[in-house]
Amino acid sequence: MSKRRLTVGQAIVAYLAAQSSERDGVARPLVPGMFAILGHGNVTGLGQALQELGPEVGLEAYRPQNEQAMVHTAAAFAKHANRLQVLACTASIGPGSTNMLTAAAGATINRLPVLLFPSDYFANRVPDPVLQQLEHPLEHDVSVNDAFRPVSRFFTRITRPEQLLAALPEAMRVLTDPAETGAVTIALPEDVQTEAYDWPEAFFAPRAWRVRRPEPEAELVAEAARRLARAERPLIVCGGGVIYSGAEEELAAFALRHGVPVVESQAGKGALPWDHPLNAGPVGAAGGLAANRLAAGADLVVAVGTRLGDFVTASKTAFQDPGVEFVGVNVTPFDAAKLGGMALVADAKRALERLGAALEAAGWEGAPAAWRERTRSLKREWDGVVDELRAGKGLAATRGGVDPGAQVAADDRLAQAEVIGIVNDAVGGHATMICAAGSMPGDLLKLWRPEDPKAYHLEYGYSCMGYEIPAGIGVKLAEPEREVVVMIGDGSYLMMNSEIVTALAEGLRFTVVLVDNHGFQSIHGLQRASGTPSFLNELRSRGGAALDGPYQTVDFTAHARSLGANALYAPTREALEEALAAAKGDERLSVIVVPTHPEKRVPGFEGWWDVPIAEATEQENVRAARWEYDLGRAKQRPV
Ligand SMILES: Cc1ncc(C[n+]2csc(CCOP(=O)(O)OP(=O)(O)O)c2C)c(N)n1
Ligand SMILES: [Mg+2]
Repeated sequence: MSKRRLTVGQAIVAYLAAQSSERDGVARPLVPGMFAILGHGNVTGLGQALQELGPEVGLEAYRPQNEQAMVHTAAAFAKHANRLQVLACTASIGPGSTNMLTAAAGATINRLPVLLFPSDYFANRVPDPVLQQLEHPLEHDVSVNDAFRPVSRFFTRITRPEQLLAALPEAMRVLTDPAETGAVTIALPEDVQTEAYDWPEAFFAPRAWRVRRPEPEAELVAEAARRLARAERPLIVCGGGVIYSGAEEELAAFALRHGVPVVESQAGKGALPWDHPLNAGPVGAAGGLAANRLAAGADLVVAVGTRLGDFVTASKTAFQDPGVEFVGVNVTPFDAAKLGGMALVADAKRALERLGAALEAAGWEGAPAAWRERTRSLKREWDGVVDELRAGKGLAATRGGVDPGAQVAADDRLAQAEVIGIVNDAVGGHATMICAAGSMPGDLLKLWRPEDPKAYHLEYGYSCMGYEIPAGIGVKLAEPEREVVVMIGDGSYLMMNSEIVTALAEGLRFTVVLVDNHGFQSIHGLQRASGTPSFLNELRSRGGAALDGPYQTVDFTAHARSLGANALYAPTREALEEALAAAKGDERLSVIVVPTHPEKRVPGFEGWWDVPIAEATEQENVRAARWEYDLGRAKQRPV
């Protein structure tokens, strides 16, 4: 057997470059690149290997500013690539590695593949404690990287080179398995990364990993079809799995053919264009009127490719029919079985094809006419509501909060809903819009109008502030030609903005729309709606004992400009329209700063979210909120 002498780091680089993924007869490089922040833990190991071998084998190297951000970038890249491609990330020992933890959890929660190589302490333990080592007095084999175990779908630590021979193929298997995928973590001790080994040449042979499409069991398809055929008010909940599976056309055709309305989650939005006649819009806590009314009355809910998070189920209050039944179509058994439903474990595309064929064979005439008519009229009404909101009408006033600052005078500031409408009109329904946290996800869910499955990119599994700008990089790397607009709140921008520099260095051009409403206004609204007076959420300076002085102003335009971006300030509709046009024409990344009115809020539409309220308090408003909260809880289904 011919052998090749390489270090562990070099073997990883050579191996990754030889892997591809394959689905529906299309092959792609599985790991086209690696993000790296080097330190003593990896500069001479994986870093040396990337430098020496990367260009030769075709593994691109990227140098971001923050390890958490680089993993967000990798997650967004995988999301945009429908989980068919993955980016690797290497970080140095200790803080560099633990910085990746947050985004690793986010990737796993969102069922997105990322490949992580945190560096670890010396396997030989001679120089212990090495710089940045946490010493555990009882367990010398514990390192901070053990914190990756609960957030990873596969974790291993390589303490001898030959362990890679099994670990790397297993890592590829998990990354490309649609049911198991998530963060895959291979911890690499500093010394082991540089150790040489005689690897079998065959280890580096090109290998294609088939992304499977599991077929549903025939008996279960027949049973699901029977249930659909006897349902009077059937409803489909569309999750992200529909998009990852590429099942959009099957879903659109199924809904039309059988007259079954479709409601969408944050991850599933975009699978059907907003104006598909059976798309009743978003469901759940932040959902719209049409979808929430249909959900409340549905007697059979087919949940396709969704993890059924609390926002989708309105914390288990969305489905109110006492006899409602559930069918879970999911590639992951764990998700398919949720809500106590019948689990149809399968790829979304295959399941919809088989279910459609079974209903066709049974001669089902589709949902009853009354249900179709109800869907039509609710959708018409909802589309009208969205038009109004995007025009700045029908917004809720201040939620009873008294503003302690004196500077909240100018009431002509744009509402966030108007900003969303203006940006959507400017970039259209095919650009990819990215967001993650704050009040925008709920507003975007209701108001953004995608016309393309890749036009709506919300990270709403972990809803991690700081995902937004790194994700812009991930989407641009996955599809350089796609127009990208990042919607980010001022709080999230302040938390993580430094990847603007990475995007500029890479010549990646996208538009960041920074909505400045003076702080954490989503939580501020939630706080006051829960009876607590304004406290710690707005960006204010200390005024005596509390942070209730005037707004702490930040010149975001100057900040973005200092990083090298094309920075624009857009306080009015006209200025925003002009800025969006100017951003399109500029070859740099653009940041458009839009001051908005914090209290011109999009109202709720019969959704409910379980946020518990203090049971003991001296505050009258909190007591009242608790009373209302208990009413909401009474509507929750137990499973
Ligand atoms: C990393 C992280 N920390 C905390 C939170 C909790 N949280 C959710 S929204 C929010 C405020 C976001 O502020 P901003 O980006 O300005 O958006 P706004 O609420 O004003 O719309 C916070 C603190 C979170 N989602 N992510
Ligand atoms: Mg804000």
